[in-house]
Amino acid sequence: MTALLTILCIALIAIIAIQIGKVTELASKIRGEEDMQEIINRRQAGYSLVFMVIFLVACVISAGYYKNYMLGYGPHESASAHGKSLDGLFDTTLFFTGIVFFITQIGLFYYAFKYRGARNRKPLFLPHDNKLEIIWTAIPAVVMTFLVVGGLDAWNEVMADVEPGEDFIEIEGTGYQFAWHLRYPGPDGKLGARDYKLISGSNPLGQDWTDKKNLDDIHPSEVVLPVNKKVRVRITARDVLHNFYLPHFRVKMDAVPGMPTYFIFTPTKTTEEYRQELSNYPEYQVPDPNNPEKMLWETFNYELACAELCGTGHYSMRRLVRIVSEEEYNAWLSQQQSYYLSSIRGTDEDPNKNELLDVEIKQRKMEFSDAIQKAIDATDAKDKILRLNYVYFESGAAKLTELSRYELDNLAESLNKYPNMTIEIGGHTDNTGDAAQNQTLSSERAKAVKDYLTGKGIAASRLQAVGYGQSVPADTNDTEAGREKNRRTEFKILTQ
Ligand SMILES: [Cu+2]
Repeated sequence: MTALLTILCIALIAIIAIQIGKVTELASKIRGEEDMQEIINRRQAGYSLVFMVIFLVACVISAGYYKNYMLGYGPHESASAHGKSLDGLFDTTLFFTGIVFFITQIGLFYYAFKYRGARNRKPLFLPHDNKLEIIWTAIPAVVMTFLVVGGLDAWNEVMADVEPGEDFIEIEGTGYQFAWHLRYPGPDGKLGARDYKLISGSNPLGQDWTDKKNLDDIHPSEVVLPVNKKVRVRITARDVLHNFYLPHFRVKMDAVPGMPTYFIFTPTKTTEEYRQELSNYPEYQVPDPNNPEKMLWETFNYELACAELCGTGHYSMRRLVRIVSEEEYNAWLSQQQSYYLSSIRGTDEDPNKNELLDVEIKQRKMEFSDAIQKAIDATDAKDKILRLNYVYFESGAAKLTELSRYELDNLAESLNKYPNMTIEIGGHTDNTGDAAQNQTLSSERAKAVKDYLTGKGIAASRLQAVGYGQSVPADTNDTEAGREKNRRTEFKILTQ
């Protein structure tokens, strides 16, 4: 209906214009051509001035009306430290081009008015003027220089690499069709080496597991970063060109296969703070169409997008970005599992199978001291018995494996810490084989543990070694898992 009315209006206006034309033609015949032309010229010149005023006023009003759609205004304020200077560049450019725009528009219409066709007026031919050439070359050159210098300044802020010793977090984003694979450095703060030749189903980034820096690296599913901390994002691609774009932080960089790129930024507003700011704008005070129970500002999230048209699934590369307080970040980080420890450790791909990692040594130490503390505090006799989880013997023999020493060192340390503690070391086997032989083996194994501890300077009088053979199973002997539980070395706290 509206469309029909619009078409009708346009048609009517066209008819009116044609009719006015016809009337003017007739009038000019009556009055004489030249007089009439003079009147028309004056009128047209006046119209153009009116048009100019309306047009320029409309420009100013619409700029004010749509201000909140511009970067850096209203709900589009940047959330990074350098974002303001980048948005400021747009303002500066708009300011200078705005001045030029007004001067040229006014000049254009004014000259059209002033030099309208008139009787007796002779045209001035101005083929060349050096002064004018200089003016309109020099002014844009000076303005451009300022704009470019300002732009370079902002660019350097984003691209200036971190100084050695500076406090920053480095994360990595690898684009592939069609997602981002994220990597965080883990507690050591360093990302490990990668080699594309190592990429496989279980090693999507081609991390080199012999590089210790890789062992604690995390592969999180969302970007979480602490507020007010410098972040360096290392950007790589696995197949085609992608682009790591964080619009709210005004950073964007191509992800190029075979050539790591980076940018640096410092988030200055947490997601929660940004939501609170958005809650002040009416356009965000409406229910979220995807979640009508909440307002649009409540469901706002920063996001990571791929800004390169990298293929049909391009849109699905969107990832949420959460900016949180330092405490929340640390809490989140401590929940994240190292990819190596959760997916590679102990598998055929693990080149470190035969050694214990620092993190494991530390973790087992903590585990052990927690357990022994609990046993000391316990009153129930059965809670005074502890299993030495990481003490193993060579198959069918009483020779401790190389890696058993870590657990035994923890035990020796505890015995030194509690000088009055005496313990009974108990050896246990499963029920496979000959019971008498199992009895002997378990005694020898308990003895081997005792010998190790005395070798560490613990008085033999504090240690009793007892072999229980298969007589005290901890679990069923009918399954392999149960038998494994039964083959064990324990110690009982006798006095403490
Ligand atoms: Cu992409």
